[in-house]
Amino acid sequence: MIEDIKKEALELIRSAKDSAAVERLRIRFLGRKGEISKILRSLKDLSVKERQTVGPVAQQLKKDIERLIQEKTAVFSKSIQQGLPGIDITMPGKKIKIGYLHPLTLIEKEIRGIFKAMNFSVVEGPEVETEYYNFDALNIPKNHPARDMWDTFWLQNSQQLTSDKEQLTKGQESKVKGQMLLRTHTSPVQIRYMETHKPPFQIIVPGRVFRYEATDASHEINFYQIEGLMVGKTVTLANFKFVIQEFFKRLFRSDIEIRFRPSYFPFVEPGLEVDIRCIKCGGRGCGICKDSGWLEVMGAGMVHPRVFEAAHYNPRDFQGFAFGLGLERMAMIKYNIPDIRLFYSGDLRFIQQF
Ligand code: YSA
Repeated sequence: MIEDIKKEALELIRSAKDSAAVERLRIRFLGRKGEISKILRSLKDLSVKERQTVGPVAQQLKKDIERLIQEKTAVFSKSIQQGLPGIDITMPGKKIKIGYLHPLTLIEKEIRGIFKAMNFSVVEGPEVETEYYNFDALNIPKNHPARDMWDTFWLQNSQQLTSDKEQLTKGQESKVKGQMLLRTHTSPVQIRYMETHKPPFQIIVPGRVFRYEATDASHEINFYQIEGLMVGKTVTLANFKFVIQEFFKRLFRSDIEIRFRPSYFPFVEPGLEVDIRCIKCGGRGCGICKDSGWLEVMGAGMVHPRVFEAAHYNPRDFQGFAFGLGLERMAMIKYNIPDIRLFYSGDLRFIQQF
């Protein structure tokens, strides 16, 4: 029986193709539960005479196998160092999976680039905002019906967050009075920026906003906006028209027809909505534009004098335009995405298409 094991073990070890196979054979014959180890362990159960014959043969076989394994392992490690057979260096490597940029990241980067090229600066503001910046300073006082336009996530215990009154001056105190909330639009950053900067300037403000409303194919509770603000001594709606036409031309890489429609936002006067010719049907009417031939893409207008006053500007000295667009809606138009909820589904099949 020992002879059979010896024949098989030596043959197998000699023909092993790589060091992993040698290791498997070492375990099979010499491991704790290996075939040779079992024989050596069973010697104690044999008679003295049997032990004297079997013992030395088994010990010798163990030594032979150990030596052969050592030799074989040395051959493999040498061939690895020399790049010789034993390791197939032509075998394709394991593919490293790279990630994908989310379509919202892609379009935001592109929009930032377009505005930067037109000399706009990119500014950011807090997502947790005070009632003052989100509403009051934007000419939306308490009980004003316009507050209904923004369904708000109010924060609990917000008084604690803002009650460190000892360190606040009177002016500062009025800005933190009232409840804290998740900002419903990026417009509060208009005030924050103007408080610390003097015109002329032009900025865009990309950022996340929140609305407490039912979701559907075009509404989310968490979405992104890009705010724009340009202020100077002579900035007019004609400047706005040029900037925004140029923006769409660069974003969609073709001449896009736009139109202004009168609208109402408390922080602009006059206020307007900007529509673009439907990208899908070119204006003939389709499901995307609900047969109107136009897509509503942003709110805009000339900054209201009360907004300038809130930022301590004299409205007689400066004028400017502001606008706010929804990033998801823009991406849906550009990439032909039918449902806003896909952006937040976490489905890799969606992301991998960009
Ligand atoms: C208007 C005039 C200005 O001078 C400056 C800014 C604005 C925009 C204003 N602050 C505002 O938020 N207007 S809005 O409520 O109409 O939203 C702007 C854009 O956000 C919409 O055109 C739409 O594209 C997007 N939006 C609104 N609610 C949304 C949404 N996107 C996804 N889900 C929602 N629930």
